[in-house]
Amino acid sequence: MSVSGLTARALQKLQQTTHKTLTRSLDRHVKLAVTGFSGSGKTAFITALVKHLTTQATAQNLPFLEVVREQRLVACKQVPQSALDIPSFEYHNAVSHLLADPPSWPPSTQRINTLTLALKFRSGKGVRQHLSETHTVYLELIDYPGEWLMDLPMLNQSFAQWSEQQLRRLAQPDYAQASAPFLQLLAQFDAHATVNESELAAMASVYADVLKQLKAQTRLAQLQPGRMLIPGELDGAPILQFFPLTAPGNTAEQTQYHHLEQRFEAYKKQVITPFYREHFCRFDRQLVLVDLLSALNDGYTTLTETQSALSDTLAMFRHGKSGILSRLFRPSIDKVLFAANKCDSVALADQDKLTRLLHSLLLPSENELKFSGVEIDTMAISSVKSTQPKQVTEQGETLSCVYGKPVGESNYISYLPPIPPEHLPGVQHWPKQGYEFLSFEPFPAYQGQIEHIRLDHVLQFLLGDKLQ
Ligand SMILES: Nc1nc2c(ncn2[C@@H]2O[C@H](COP(=O)(O)OP(=O)(O)OP(=O)(O)O)[C@@H](O)[C@H]2O)c(=O)[nH]1
Ligand SMILES: [Mg+2]
Repeated sequence: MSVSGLTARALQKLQQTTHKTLTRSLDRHVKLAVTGFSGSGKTAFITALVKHLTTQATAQNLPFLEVVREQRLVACKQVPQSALDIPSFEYHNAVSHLLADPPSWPPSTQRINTLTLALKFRSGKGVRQHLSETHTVYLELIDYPGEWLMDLPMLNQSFAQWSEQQLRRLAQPDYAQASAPFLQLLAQFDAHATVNESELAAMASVYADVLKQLKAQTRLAQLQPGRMLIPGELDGAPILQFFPLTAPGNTAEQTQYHHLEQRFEAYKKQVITPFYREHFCRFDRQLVLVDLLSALNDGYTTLTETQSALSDTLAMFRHGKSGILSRLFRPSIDKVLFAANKCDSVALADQDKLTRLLHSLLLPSENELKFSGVEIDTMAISSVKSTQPKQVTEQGETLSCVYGKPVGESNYISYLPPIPPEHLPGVQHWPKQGYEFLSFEPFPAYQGQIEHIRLDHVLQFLLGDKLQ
């Protein structure tokens, strides 16, 4: 072969390699943090997301997701995850609950797990259009017990600060009854005494019972430490055997107080920090699911607690601002979506009120996030629709009801839900009869298709730009 032939072939090869490398670098990895306190709907959301993208990605079903509306999504499928040390999200098990007859909700999460989706699409514009036929975005999702998120703010606290905050919380009138057994024991506890392991273990167990009872009774978000509720592999470990107590005047070494303080610090260092360092750093996008309806059902105290839990937790995600965060997590989140989930329990016309309520609760945090250059949005969604809207006429009046099967009931009912407030009502304006939003079972799938409310808006906001 002539020299010019050789050069031409080398050039062609170089062109191909450059093209391949460029194309590969345009394939993107997106890590989406699906966050929210326990019961906010993370597992149901991830299940719905996978179901809609893999088997229901039509323009009728996801009209607001551009890549689908413009018919550029070629296919989406689950691919092997990159993190080999984390269990896989059990999608098939979760979706089988939603598709069963009768359908039910997937079980609550007891451990961290992950899943990666590959979305193959045609580019709509720009340089990508000319480079190759299709491109692929790898979407990595992580699901974990919501209780563990609650521990994040503890990183910013000393044992004394944490104890003071927890004891103040337990003493609130709404929670006093559940807290009484622990507070009575605490009144007799000698913080100056030398360490008595079995007494500490017994006290910690009573404290854990209080947390469990509060979790069952209320939607109180800041039940700490979260691992007492879902211990994972730490069940029975001494690192979990601590509880809040007021600092005595003299906190000498070898005392019970000092021992508890050491356990608290060990919990921060050995449990919370590695969890967030390993799993929460380098997220690109964040979805925060909020269950406002359960908080409203619970009452004024829980709603205000939800607000402060959200703001404490978001402060930890603040980008490049918090000392602890920039040291530990180096976050790179540039878009955060706050979603008032389960909006299908509210009449269609009132769903906007939920968005406004969430917006008002988040105002202080939103402002901080925006200031640090994060794009944010708020919306009311339902990842798995559990009701259908229904107009009911009663005594000549048309009522906007919802139709569904309440959890634990055997029949479908038409129900007139309360109207949610648009702002956090003051305690004196809280309705005397309180709020009673019902929880419904998932609505039966029609021909294997589940329904959602604004899941496509969520996906467009969080991923739209990555799929252009
Ligand atoms: N109406 C309605 N209810 C929902 C929806 N998603 C979840 N739920 C309800 O919320 C409950 C909790 O949902 P999960 O997805 O398990 O919540 P989670 O955030 O994963 O909870 P943990 O795993 O305990 O942290 C479900 O059992 C349902 O009762 C939804 O889209 N609409
Ligand atoms: Mg879950």
